[in-house]
Amino acid sequence: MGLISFLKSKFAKKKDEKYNNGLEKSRSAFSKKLNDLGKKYKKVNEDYFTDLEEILIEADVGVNLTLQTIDELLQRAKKEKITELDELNDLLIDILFANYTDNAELPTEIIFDENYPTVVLIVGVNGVGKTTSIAKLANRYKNQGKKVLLIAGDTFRAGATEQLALWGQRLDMDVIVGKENSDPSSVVYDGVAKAVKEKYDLVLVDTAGRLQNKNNLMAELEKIKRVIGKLVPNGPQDTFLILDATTGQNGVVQAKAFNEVTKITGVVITKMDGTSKGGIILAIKSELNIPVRFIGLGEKMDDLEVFDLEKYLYGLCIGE
Ligand SMILES: Nc1nc2c(ncn2[C@@H]2O[C@H](COP(=O)(O)OP(=O)(O)O)[C@@H](O)[C@H]2O)c(=O)[nH]1
Ligand SMILES: [Mg+2]
Repeated sequence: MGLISFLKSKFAKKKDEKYNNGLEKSRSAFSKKLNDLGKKYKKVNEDYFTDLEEILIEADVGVNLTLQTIDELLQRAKKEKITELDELNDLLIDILFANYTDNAELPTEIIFDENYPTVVLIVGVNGVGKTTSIAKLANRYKNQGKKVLLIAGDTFRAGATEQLALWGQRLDMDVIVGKENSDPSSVVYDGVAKAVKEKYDLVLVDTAGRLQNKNNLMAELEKIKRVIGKLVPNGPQDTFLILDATTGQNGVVQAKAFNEVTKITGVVITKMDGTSKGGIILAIKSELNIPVRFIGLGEKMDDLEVFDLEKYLYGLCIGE
């Protein structure tokens, strides 16, 4: 059984509204175009593959992964003597799925340290949704009974601290802030020291997203990490890069740049609800081999979901 049929039967009774609603724009672009192809071509031929290539690139799957996927699809279609379009689409999704997982168990949820607070550094350029994602993650883990502390490490932008403080109020959660333009690593030190002393489970650290000067950013992030490492062995346990799905392939460029500056352990893709470029998730994994841990599907506190490849592909291709 191909993956599409499998997903259809798996989600027939239990549809995931969040994924399906959040991926509506991506789906209407991607699966509608696939359907149109089905009407245009009765049987599989070479032109079909050219059109398909275009659809994948428009969905922001990325050029490399698109070419690799089409190549594999052509070979397997030939070998398995597939001429029906339905079967071919099924095979396409199988290939995308297999390439993403690559037979590995990929992490999603934050894994908690037993003896120390788990510190997660949040990085990414301005406006991608760092602060909002912190609030969403805080809300998620607070609801799971964790004691959560927020640290406003973005001391450069006026308003950044206030924004996090406001989320802290809404979430009824402690927020550590420093003075404007103070050294972010000193704010981080104070916050993490408090977290260790008062036995917090999770510390989420907001940072300024200045990619203009890579050397400065690298030095700053290294300093923040060093400070955390002094108080928490293995800390920060995670560094999440936040990427805005609406920027498409630019997200891949940002991910590469940040990955050169600091070790990224996971990606959070925001604003999936506002884009038809849902293929970005596949591109990030294929280009950088960094797993997508969470996706943002709206502006509200509970609009964050653990990334689930099956739900994602179902939302992208079927949805109803
Ligand atoms: N639709 C939508 N908007 C989002 C999402 N995540 C963040 N935003 C919006 O993006 C804007 C920038 O977010 P912010 O957290 O301030 O970005 P930061 O500069 O990286 O901290 C805000 O208006 C957020 O409400 C999402 O998943 N979906
Ligand atoms: Mg911010």
